[in-house]
Amino acid sequence: MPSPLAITRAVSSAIASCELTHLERVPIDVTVARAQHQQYERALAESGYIVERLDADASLPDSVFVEDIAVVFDELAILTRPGAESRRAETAPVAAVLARHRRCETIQAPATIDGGDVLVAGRRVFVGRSSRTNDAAVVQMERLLQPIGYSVTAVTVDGCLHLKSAVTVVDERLLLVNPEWIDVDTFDDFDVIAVDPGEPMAANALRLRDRIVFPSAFPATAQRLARRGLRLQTVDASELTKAEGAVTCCSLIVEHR
Ligand code: CIR
Repeated sequence: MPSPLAITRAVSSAIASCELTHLERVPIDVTVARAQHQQYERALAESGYIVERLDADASLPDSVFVEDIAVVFDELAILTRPGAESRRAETAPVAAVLARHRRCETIQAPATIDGGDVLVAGRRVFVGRSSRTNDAAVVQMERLLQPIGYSVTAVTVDGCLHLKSAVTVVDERLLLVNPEWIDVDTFDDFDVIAVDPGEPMAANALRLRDRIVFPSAFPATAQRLARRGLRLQTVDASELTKAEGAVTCCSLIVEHR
């Protein structure tokens, strides 16, 4: 079986001018951010993914966060229309790679959606209604996905940037959540682990084939995950966190069908 692909994009030299919604702007060290990003890419490679890194773009501060630009399913890829206008020009190189692997559809205006607002758990797709993702996008996602057997559920996101800031999949039917930012009852078909209350930003974990990539900044939540028998690989994501990014947002995973 061929290796799955992980699309990444090198950190922009302009990352310090990134979009910020819930965080205060603080200086970001591009050299450190790039080193941390490479450590993240190594975790992907060690887990068996072929990392296809797109070139950095000095005119696109947030372009390292490729997750927001598309959502990849076995049957198709959906190219988003990002909620922040400054991010809409990020699409072309991501679309070019995805077109080699999937039929591509594109979300159309007036809909806006960031991939960070889309949680895929088997055949269930949860779409966060956030400052980036609107109801028109939920409708378009449903139109694209229902005919191929996915159910789409809208979820209100309150207090954080994206749905996946508040909930991610860490194992078959197991979610990691921050219950302060979403209504956990929406996920009553799933088992949930809550983040440690002292680590509100810890709900974003990247599930790979054989490990969970998880920020080293959240040891108490990491312990909760380890107690459930999950294998963690911690990475230092402190510089990208200052740009309001986390671990899912720096890659797009393309599994082989
Ligand atoms: C933004 O506000 O768009 C970026 N500064 C951070 C995006 C992070 N994306 C993600 O978590 N999916």
